[in-house]
Amino acid sequence: IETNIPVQSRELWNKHKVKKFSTGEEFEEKFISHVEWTLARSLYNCDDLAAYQATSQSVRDNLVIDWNKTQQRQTARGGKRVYYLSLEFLMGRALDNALINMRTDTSTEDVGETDETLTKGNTSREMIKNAMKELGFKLEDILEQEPDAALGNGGLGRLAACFVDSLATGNYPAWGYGLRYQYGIFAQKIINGYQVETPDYWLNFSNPWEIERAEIQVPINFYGYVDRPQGEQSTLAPSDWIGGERVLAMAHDMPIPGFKTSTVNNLRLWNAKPTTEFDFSKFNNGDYKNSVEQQQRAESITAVLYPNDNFEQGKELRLKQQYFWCAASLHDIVRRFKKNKRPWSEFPDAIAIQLNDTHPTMAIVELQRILVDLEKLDWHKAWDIVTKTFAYTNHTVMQEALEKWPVQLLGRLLPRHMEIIYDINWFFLQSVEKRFPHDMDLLSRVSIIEEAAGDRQVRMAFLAIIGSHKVNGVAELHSDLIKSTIFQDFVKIYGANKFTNVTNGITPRRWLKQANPKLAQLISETINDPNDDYLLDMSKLTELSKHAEDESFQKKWNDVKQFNKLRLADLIKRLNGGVDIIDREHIRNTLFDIQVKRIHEYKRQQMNIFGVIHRYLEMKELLEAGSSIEDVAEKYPRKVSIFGGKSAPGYYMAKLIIKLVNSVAEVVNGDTEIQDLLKVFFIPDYNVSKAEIITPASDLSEHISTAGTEASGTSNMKFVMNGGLIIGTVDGANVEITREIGEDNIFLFGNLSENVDELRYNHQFHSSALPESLLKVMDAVENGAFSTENISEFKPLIDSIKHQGDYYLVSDDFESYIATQHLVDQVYHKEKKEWLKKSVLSVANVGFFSSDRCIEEYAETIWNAEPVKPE
Ligand code: GPQ
Repeated sequence: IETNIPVQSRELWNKHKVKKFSTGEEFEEKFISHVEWTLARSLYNCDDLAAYQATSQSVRDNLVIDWNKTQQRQTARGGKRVYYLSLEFLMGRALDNALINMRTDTSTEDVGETDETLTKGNTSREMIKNAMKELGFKLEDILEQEPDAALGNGGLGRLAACFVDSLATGNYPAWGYGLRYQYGIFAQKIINGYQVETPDYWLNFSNPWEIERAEIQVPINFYGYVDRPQGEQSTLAPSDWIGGERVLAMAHDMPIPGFKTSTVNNLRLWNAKPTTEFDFSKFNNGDYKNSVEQQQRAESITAVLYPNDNFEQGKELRLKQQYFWCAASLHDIVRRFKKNKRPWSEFPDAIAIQLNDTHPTMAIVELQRILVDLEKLDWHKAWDIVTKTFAYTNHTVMQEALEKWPVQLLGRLLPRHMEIIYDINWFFLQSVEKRFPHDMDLLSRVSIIEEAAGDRQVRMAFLAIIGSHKVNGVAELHSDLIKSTIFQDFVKIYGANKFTNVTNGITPRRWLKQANPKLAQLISETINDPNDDYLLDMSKLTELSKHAEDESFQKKWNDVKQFNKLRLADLIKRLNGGVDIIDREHIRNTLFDIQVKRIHEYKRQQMNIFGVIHRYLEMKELLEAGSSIEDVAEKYPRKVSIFGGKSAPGYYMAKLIIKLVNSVAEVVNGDTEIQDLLKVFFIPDYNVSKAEIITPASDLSEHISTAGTEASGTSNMKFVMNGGLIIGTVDGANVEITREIGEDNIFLFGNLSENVDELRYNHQFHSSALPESLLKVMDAVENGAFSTENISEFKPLIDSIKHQGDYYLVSDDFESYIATQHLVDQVYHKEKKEWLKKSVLSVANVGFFSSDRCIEEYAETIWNAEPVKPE
């Protein structure tokens, strides 16, 4: 590795080599020096927030040492590097995760002398907990000070966060690239039952986890025009793009520690800054104000995360974000590659770039531009390099989520890129025409340019497919669906091998060890794995099966669940303004039924709340008919129905669903006649750190999307990993969860994806009778049973089913949903041993859904990349 430092000075550098803290005492010393030096505070004004910052700075110092070594090692070994481009990284909190991951060894035998305290069992976290206590702080309170890094909307962003954890844990030389939004996903307040959005200014108290790289500033251009040498007509020739607006991309790095390894990878997030070049022409013309305004415009590029999930709005600023991030990242990647002076043809051997959805598709075009215009490669040689480098992950088949950019907009913002897209399309269509002569329909179907009347659009998914060597879906069912629906023609053109599946996964470090320490402890004791090696090799969990029917073990298992339910009850009480709604006396016999995820019609929270209404109406009817409360409880035993999730700010129907849940909660929770047998609660501001409390507390969770609409789902995996059972449709990863844990251990219901088209067709052309149970619910809603001010408030929710074709098939699945919920009640309340057995067997067989497995599959089948292990 090159350096400017003269050989004779290196000894001095080594003599003063920085050292990691490895004992509680060394940590204390670090902590205090950060309080004094970094925060410029003292023992007299060190509050919990300051303690959080000093702790994080101290832990970060350890990570940075390993970060530096990791980068050196990866450069020296020269293996293939992987870059994961994602507009979203829903990281949550970093401190607790770092404390858990920091344990550096895989066994207790080869513990080095200095590192002893950091390597054994839980000692890293325990050690710091004790040291904090000595310093006068409680670790749990300190951890609560950290704001979530909420740079994502939902599943797609959280998947990226799990992936960087697994990439580091698997020792892959891999970086994430994203944007450093100043405002992450909005914070959700519930006011009078309605969602109200408030800004998430997460950088308010400075972020100890980021390292500003002021020296890494990449100029990024927009607008302007294209110029070519005199007489050169062809757009294939090297061309000059003269940009009309320029901003700078500045790098901010976040260390990503692997679990039980000293590998620390990098997440590089770009921030937009004005250029230091001042527009003097404007200034001299007296247009000072305008000149300053333009500078301020730069910062708006990374100001805010777009709050849509599974939906694309097509705003110019969004396209600017995308290009800004792609151009900065590619510049960085190419710069690193060029240091090694390898021939361009080896670029795909050195680098793999994974596109998380179509958001980074402009990276394909940008690399082609760099190679042709700046590096003067032949167009076709360049294109060969590009397509060997990129791979694309699709996360949805729903039309409204597929990105399309108006040609007009893209051509104005990025004129040279538009030319290149036309050329890519030209060569692609030529090759299609050659293989399928005279099939004009096919050509127009697969063209990157959609020629709709008046308004031509660039289909980003098609561009992503054409520019990649592999395309993957995120669960088996979904990967099959993309081949038979939206990308059918491309399977015909490229063959089926270009299309593959990598079923999603989640990191067990955060979603088991961190979120559910009690269960983690019971597991490690039971399978005799004191060093938590099962968190790296989840097949070890199958040992649990042996104990699935053991009564004393079941009791311990159930105790953990009760502990977690109490923890959630505390959270709910706090969020409910200190008013308790869950009866703790009976918590053991209260089924916690949870649906937390983005609010979307396709996810069918509407069906869930309709089910709750149905239950409530039935209970009331029994009472009215003279049944005793004991009789009612026999049929409808204790249950708490918990909802949570954000709606896109402009999504009217989703917002109305939130309001309905809150209105139902008000009526049901206030009805003393039913005596606490049913409670409903909407958890405001669902986010990663709340998910860590919620997930371990579920008895049952709901994954009830219309078949074929949920690409995978990942919270389904999290709930199973925490011993919760699932009620779900045959959709996304539910299918593979069933295969892994066994169909006896999951409550499936509803129509299958192959029947969806026909059912929808029937809705349109035959008005079939709606089921009695659903009509009853809709009548109550329509008659204002849950609307206080405006009786017709929820009419749109009814109309969508009754009069607008019921696109999401609530009416087709409602009865089997209700029947399956009934079955759930029976097993939970009448066959507790069976229930606990199912719960244990679920965890025993959940191993497949570790994101470590997922990353291995990407590495082997898509990236051809190998780990670089520390010595
Ligand atoms: N997903 Cl297209 C998102 O979270 N946002 C999106 O914009 C799109 C997909 C989700 C998808 O709905 C889930 O089924 C997946 O589990 C998740 O991506 C990760 O693949």
